[in-house]
Amino acid sequence: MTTVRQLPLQEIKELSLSVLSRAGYGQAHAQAISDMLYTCQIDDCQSHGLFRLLMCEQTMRAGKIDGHVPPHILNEDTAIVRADARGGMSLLALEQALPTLVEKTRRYGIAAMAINNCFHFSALWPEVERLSSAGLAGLAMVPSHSWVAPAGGTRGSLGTNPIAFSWPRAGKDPFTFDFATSGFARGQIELYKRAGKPLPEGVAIDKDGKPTTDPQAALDGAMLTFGGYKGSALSIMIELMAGPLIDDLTSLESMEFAEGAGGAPYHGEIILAFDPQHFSAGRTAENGARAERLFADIIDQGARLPSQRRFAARARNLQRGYVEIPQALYDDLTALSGA
Ligand code: NDP
Ligand code: PYC
Repeated sequence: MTTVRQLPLQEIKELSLSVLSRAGYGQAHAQAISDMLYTCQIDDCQSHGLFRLLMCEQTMRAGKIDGHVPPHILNEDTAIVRADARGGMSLLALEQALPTLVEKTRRYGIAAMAINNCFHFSALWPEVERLSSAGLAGLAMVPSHSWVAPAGGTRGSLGTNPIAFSWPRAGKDPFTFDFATSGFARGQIELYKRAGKPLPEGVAIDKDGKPTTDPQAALDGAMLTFGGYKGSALSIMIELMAGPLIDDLTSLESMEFAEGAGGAPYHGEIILAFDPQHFSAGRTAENGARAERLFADIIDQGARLPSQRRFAARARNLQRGYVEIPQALYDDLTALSGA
């Protein structure tokens, strides 16, 4: 049984900032990372909330990241915005370039942002929800490290490669999904290991290619894609779109770059944005209502929309003023903060 600690909301960022600055991140990067971790933690996203501070600290210890470098945003007269993170964490580049992506999408109807040369550890839903909160539809993808075997394969070639989408809804939380194309995210396997729990069947194979439910054997072996060959193809698409297309690394190359040092993967990210006003020719509200009819039909059956658990967790945590995290994680983070 995991012992849980109630952490007051205002302590989430305090804890993050002290761990990050002690690890060696400069103020701007530490702030951007802490903002993301707060956003994820208040929605009870345990695998990509405060837990990810361990990865941020390890990334700094691995010695390849620049914790102080300012990103360089390239805003040319096209529908593409390029954000060069220049060997820093992705989030400061994202924060600085996102307003340009929104502005270009409103101008052209469709626009893309490529974040290059970044270390990346975070959930994607906060990124696409920044677009849906501006009335745009957004799609984001990143590779990671080659931990995941392709369908029919026996060793890691692909990343855990998340894909996230968000659709704006008038007066309501957006329709958003965000998931790894592996059966489990790597972070989820690490959480099972910390909790001493076996994995479900079908998530991983060991280093001899045999199915395993042991988290350590899964970490040493290979993870599997969700949905067999379908998840595998989707994952390959993400490698291509967020790798060679945008002039950045695949998960295989990111793994080579790390040279076994551990920490966050180093690669690029692609975010696509769409402005319904440009596609709907004056019928945006009518088309929004048609989307609502679809959502209602789904909910009426007793099914739930993705992100509903998250929105409910946010409302609950904001109302009670604290989040719950494992005591062991709190102890590890407090030690890293030097308190
Ligand atoms: P999950 O399997 O936990 O959830 C995936 C999505 O499915 C969520 O939007 C979730 O909504 C929704 N969902 C879950 N159950 C249902 C249901 N019964 N009906 C409808 N929708 C449902 O995600 P993963 O573990 O695959 O990924 C977790 C996070 O890890 C993601 O945020 C991802 O971006 C991140 N990640 C980041 C990586 C990186 O390289 N940076 C790599 C891999 C993952 P809800 O939240 O409401 O349950
Ligand atoms: O959970 O798979 C994962 C992951 C990889 C990089 C950051 N999170």
